[in-house]
Amino acid sequence: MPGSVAERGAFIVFEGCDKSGKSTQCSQLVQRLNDAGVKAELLKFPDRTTTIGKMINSYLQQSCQIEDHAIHLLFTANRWEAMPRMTELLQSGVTLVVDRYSFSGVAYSAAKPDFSVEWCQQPERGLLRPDHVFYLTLSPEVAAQRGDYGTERYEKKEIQAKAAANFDLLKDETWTVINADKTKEDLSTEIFEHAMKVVDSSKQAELAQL
Ligand code: DGP
Ligand code: NA
Ligand code: NA
Repeated sequence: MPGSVAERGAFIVFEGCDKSGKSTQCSQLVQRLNDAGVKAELLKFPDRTTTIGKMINSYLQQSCQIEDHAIHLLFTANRWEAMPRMTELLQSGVTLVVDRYSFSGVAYSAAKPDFSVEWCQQPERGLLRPDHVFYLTLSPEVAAQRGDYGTERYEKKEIQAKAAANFDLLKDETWTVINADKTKEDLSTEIFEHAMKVVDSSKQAELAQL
């Protein structure tokens, strides 16, 4: 059809602290979207499979030290290297459901001493801007019930609390804050219903940048 514009996919991000159930909700959303006939793919940052991602993985598993600014830039580079493929998928009509993105980058790095939110945001500028962010929060009581943190680098109470405070600073009108204390099923239904609206409203919208 001359003059018709292909409908693009929506760019949906999940953010939240460790143990918030993000990864489960991301896979469930992709499943539900596919079942509803919406082409959707799951992506995750950090993507530990690339050359840069392998360095990040070693850092998180504490098998190597990387200077704080340098690791911040590696996490960012790991997102930049995914931009060509993400743009192509979105333009071809595939909805992307992404487990963590730039906001984790800023929230976790700015939790370190002497790191400002502003400094951390700078290298993120120009990355694709999500159409919507689902921010999963957990009450400290429920977080405690979910057991101990793992052994990765940031899996400590103080760092998680600082990251949560930073997420609160970063949220804007494109974010929905979701209390993740609920059951997985209730949560997944609520998120799916909202996501379908995002898919619809993103179809004709221009892709924007951070
Ligand atoms: P995950 O694989 O989702 O458990 O994330 C690994 C950990 O790395 C988690 O504690 C959050 C943190 N993280 C994710 N993205 C970034 C980032 O861009 N920068 C920093 N500093 N930390 C990040
Ligand atoms: Na983790
Ligand atoms: Na996860």
